[in-house]
Amino acid sequence: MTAYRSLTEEEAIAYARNIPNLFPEDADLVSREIGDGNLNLVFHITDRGPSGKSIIFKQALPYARVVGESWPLTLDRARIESEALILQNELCPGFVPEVYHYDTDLALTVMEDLSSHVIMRRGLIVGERYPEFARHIGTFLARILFLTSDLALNPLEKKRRVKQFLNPELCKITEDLVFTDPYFDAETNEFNPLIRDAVEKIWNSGKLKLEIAKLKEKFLTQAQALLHGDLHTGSIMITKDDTKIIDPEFAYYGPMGFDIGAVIANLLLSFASQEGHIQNSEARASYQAYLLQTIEELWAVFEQEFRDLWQEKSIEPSSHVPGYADDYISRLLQDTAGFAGCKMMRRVIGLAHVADLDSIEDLQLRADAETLALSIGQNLVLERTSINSIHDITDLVRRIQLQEA
Ligand code: SR1
Ligand code: MG
Repeated sequence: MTAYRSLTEEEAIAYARNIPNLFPEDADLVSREIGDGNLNLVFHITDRGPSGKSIIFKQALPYARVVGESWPLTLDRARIESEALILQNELCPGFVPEVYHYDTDLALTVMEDLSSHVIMRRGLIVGERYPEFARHIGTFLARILFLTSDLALNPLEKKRRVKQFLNPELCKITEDLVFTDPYFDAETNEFNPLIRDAVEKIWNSGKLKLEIAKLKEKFLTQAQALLHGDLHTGSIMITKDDTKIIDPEFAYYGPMGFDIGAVIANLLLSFASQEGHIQNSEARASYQAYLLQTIEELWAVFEQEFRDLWQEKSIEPSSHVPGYADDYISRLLQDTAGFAGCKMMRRVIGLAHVADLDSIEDLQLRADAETLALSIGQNLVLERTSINSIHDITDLVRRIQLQEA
């Protein structure tokens, strides 16, 4: 028997009071359950007294909140999340919320409150620009991916980490929802009826499905680095000058391009969705250009930081073989393009959409944006092996946009 129970707002307050050195003894605590994600409970706990201090409790439920008790889900994801946050903070300090306390029985992580930040997806929907984001996310990705890979760890330590972050149940969600279900008439799928023809073309494209199968195989088998595993713009909290990456409950050892591709996919979903958000065509073109420039910049920062780490911190003997770094990074870019394509298509066809597209009220306008997203996604997957620079990705996006206009 485990001591697990899901907390109420009152129980969260009582629990918070008992954590040493967190709140003053006479704190006047209020608690609000604010979780709006697919899986967990999230409590915001504040002292209304002079300290004004606030914290977040994140508690895993033994099922997927978005569906209910009929979809049981391991509580171990809370351990994975808290251990990933702690490790990420060691390897790239300041880019994730600080973990104050973890309770295994309750699958509960107590962490830094980021109420002064907004969910990046919400900012992008209203056309905000984040001038530091590309630099921050490029640095974070390069450090975490490089420093958890065989390039930087001895093989025994690396395999210990692979074991620490085995996450089969959450990976199965991704395997199904990203790589399998969107490509046939699965029950889990959900899409705008106005795009049925475009979706059926995808279901009938043997060429595309073959490439998706290869990408899925990589996701299933390539333990390259510790991934965040679900790095969409809803997993990023942001201000104009600060970026925090949250929610690594899908963390596992997988192919690096999956995380970089997730960030790029979500910037491109925003790109496509602007067809429905910004009516003025000049303003829309300017914002879309900003999104593409962000993609170019984040890759440039990533590549530079990754190459610097390769020079300074690589312990893998083969890393000094001439040409290996260039070849590694070139394969990484192609993986990034392919995974970005998969991540775009799943958010249009499959379960769990993105608000960027779903918040477009006019169904035809939404369908136009969704069709653009599907088209960019497919081409990223199909053309990935001929992509040699980040500009090949942004050029592809511009070309597809012109074709779809
Ligand atoms: C049932 S979970 C659905 C989706 O939410 C998460 O954020 C992941 O993206 C997952 O695929
Ligand atoms: Mg999440």
